[in-house]
Order: sequence, then C-alpha cells, then structure tokens
Amino acid sequence: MKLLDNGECNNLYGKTIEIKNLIADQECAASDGKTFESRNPSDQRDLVATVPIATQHDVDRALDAAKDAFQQWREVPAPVRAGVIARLGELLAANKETLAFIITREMGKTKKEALGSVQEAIDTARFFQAEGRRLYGQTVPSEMRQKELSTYRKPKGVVGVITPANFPIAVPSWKLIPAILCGNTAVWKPAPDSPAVAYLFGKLWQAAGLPAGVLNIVYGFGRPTGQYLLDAVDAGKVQKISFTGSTAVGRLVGEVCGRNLIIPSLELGGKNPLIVLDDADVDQAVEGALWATYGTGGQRCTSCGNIILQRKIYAPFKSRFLAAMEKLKIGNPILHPEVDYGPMISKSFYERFLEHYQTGSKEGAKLLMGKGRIDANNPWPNFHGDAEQGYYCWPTLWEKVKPPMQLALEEVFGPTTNLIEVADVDAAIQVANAPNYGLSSAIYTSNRQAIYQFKRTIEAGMSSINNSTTGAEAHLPFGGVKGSGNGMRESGIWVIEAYTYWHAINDDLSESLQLAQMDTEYLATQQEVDFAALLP
Ligand code: UN1
Repeated sequence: MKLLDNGECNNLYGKTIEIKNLIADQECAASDGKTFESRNPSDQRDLVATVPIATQHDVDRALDAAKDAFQQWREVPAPVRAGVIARLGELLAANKETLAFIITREMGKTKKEALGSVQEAIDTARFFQAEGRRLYGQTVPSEMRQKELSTYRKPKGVVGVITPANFPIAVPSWKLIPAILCGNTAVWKPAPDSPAVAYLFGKLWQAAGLPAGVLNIVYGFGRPTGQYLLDAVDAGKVQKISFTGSTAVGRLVGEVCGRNLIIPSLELGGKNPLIVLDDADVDQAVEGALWATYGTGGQRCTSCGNIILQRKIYAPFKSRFLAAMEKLKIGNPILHPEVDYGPMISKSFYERFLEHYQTGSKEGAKLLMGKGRIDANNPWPNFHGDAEQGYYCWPTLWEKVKPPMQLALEEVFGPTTNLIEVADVDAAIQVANAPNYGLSSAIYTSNRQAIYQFKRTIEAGMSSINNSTTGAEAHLPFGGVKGSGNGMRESGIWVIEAYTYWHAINDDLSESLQLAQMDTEYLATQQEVDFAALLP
C-alpha cells in the first residue's frame, strides 16, 4: 500500500492513500493513467485518496479474471470457501477501529455509526461462515422406483456489484460475502465517494486467502465505469448484477438485465414513514424520529421521509421535536466525535438537497426550520469545526405537507422531513403508503389493534414497532417493494436465492427408460362408495 504526503493534513487525518484497481490479485493503475481525487467531505483540504478511473479495457480485464477464476472457485467445497469468509470476519473485527476511521474520513458519518456499519459487515461474515456448512439442497421422492431426485444450489457465475457511499462496507459485504460464499466471482465498482474503505476491504479479502480473480475491484463513476459493467451484461459477460442506489439508476439496471433475462438485486430509494398515534410515548417517538431523520445527515435509504402524526399528539410532538432539533450538534465528526451528524457526503448530494427547498416553497409547504447550507451567513449555533470546509446542512423540518405534494412523495437525500397531520390510523396508513416507495416504516403506539392493522397493510419491506425507521440486522431480509426494489432481498438465508440457481437432478437406477407421468404405478381405477345411508 502506498501512502502519499498529505501536507498540513498528515497529522489531523492521515496520509493520502494511492488506490489502484484490483484485477486478478494485481494492483493496477487505469490503462490510460487517469485518476480522480477523493476528498474528506468534512474538510476539503484533506485528500483521502487518489483513485483510478477504470477504463473499458480495465473493466474487461477484471471480467476476464472473474470468468477464469469462476472455473476453479465454484469447485472449492462450500465449507472451505466459508473458511475464507471466517478469516475475513476475524480481520474485519481486528481492524474495526481503523476501517471506521476511514469511513468517517471519506464519507462523513459519525464514529459511532461508522463502527456500527463495520459491525454489520462482521455480522454478515459470521452469518455466512456458518452458511458454508449448510447451503442445503433437498432429496425429493420420485414417482417411480429405483429413481432418486435431488436439488443442488449452483453459483450463477460472474456477479457485477455496484454500491453507494452511505454504507460503504456494510452494503458491499451484504452482496460480496454471500455471492462469493456461494461460489460466484465478482467485479465490484464501489462508490466514487468511498473508495478508500473499498480498497482496504479488498486487502482484507486478499489477506483472508481469497484466490486471485475471485474478487476484482474497479473504481470510477457511474459513467463511464459503472456503465461498462452494465454493457458487459449485454455482452454476456455478467450473469448477475447487484445494485444499491437511486430508483432512477435502478430502473436502468433493471432494463439491461431484463432484456438479458437476468434477475438483478435492486435496493433503491425510500420515502420512509414514521407514524405516531395519539397514545404513543411522545418522548420516545421524538427520539426515534430525530435519529431516523437526522442520523447520517438523512443520507440512508432507511431515513425517515414523513412523520405522520395523529391530531392530538401533533402539537406536543412538534414542540418537543423542534426543541430536540435545536440541540443537535453538527460538525466535523473526526475532530469532534460528539456531533450528531456531519457533512453531506458530496457536493452533488448537497446540490440535490438544496433543490428540495424550492420544491417545498413552490408547493406552499411551511418551513419550520432549515436554511440550507450552514455557513457564516446562516450559522448553526451548535456547530463544531469549520463549516466552510464542507457541505454541512441545516436540520430541516416542514409542515402543511400532504400527498400529492412532491415533498410528501419524493425521496430527499439529506437532513429533512415533513410533519403530516391525520385523523386516525386508517388515514395514517393511507398517507404512509402514498409514495411510490416501500422500503422501511415505523409506528409508535401501544394500541395492539393499530399495530396489527399497520403490520397487515403497510407497503414496506421492513417495519419497526416503537423504534425508528432504521435497524436492519445482518440476518433479517432487507429490501423493499414498489419503487424501493425489485423484490430481491439482501441478508440472511434469503439472499442466497439471489446468488444461486436451483439444479434439479433425476438419477435413474432402474437400468430402463422410466418415463415420468407415464410409467407410474398410480392405481387406474377406484371403487364406488355410497355414504348416502349415513345421513338421517
Ligand atoms: C441502507 O441505507 O442502504 O437499518 C442500509 C439501517 C442499516 C442499513 C441501511 N442497518 O439503516
């Protein structure tokens, strides 16, 4: 690993990492030598890494390496493959602090959250190291004698993996660990805003003993590098795509995969509702909603998009929520680990976040708090660090919002949410289901009937009862409905369906041609019965 001088930032944040693509176990610069700079979003002076922009040639080489490696890797017994995952889990645990530091440094989430996202990767490794001793098939009774039926799981081949920056090790591990455990090989394009932790993750896979070419990493932007990976689907070089990101890009991925008869795994956006009914514990609901909305600066797919309040609790919730917002500590999460949230992950996220202020005011929503960027003109009283050095945003809150306003229906990535007043639980669920998303959801109440109704009728892949909209665990299925995904799931036993296909075997020992459905011993006739006399 090559580290470069980072000038005045060496002591504050560390040196600059010189990242290279990983192809067939070799570190390689982009074939045309082009690179981009990855800067610390909390402090633009800090150059975290120099990163190659993988060319078509690089992506093709990575795909060839994955294709070659697949022939051997698929033959390695699953419990032996799982041994690599076990060592990976140990290495992740041993390096948890460092990985978390790099995550905070390159994408700006707090240390506590960064440690949590490394833990999610550790949990995933621990789950799948054991799954290598399962990956069960079935034995199935045949219609005929001297014939055995059974099923096997088979790997699909080369998997293309494209991941976002907000969970830069948890989400890749949700995909790469099961894909590789199941005997696939992978070409992974991590987000341009979190290349350093991807690079370190690659190093850990190598140290865990993964054979050359099983995991290849190519860096760059959605276009052109990500596009090359999608073009490879059309070229027949990729048998599976796993993508987490925006719904708009997910649709593009889905179109390419659809015309090639490949089922992708698509984990997309959300407009996650948090319902608070009149009988809820207001303080608990405020705490959950605050975390759901402003944790990670609102840059999770499980962030809260609408807070739906029953009439009587509206005023007390609103005043306590606003009071809690005022206490939020915002700032540089490396130099001030006590902050609640840090900067926007990137300038483009920041610019898109700003747009929602126009949408809201055009639609006549009422802005209760929020002034866009925190800077000298709009200082946040509880700010820690130098606001000019990053794209830090005000915690934002709207009211007088309801469907079909865009503000109520469209995902906004960033620290904002809407208060929506409703009469009862029926109306609450109707508003909750109005957006064309369905990832996560939450309800605060102690009314068992309302909880039951919510569980039955909410359109979401995940729901919390008296907890926030976040909270996925590594062994529960994760994914959404409607615009939030295509029905595939990450995590736990469910994700195995994404990376294997079923192979059915019929093994005939009769030494003759026995034909299914035809050469069976089913009784051809049945006797008449007459039960009429039993009735009075
Ligand atoms: C994501 O935002 O893509 O439940 C994943 C959560 C996290 C995972 C989120 N454990 O918010």
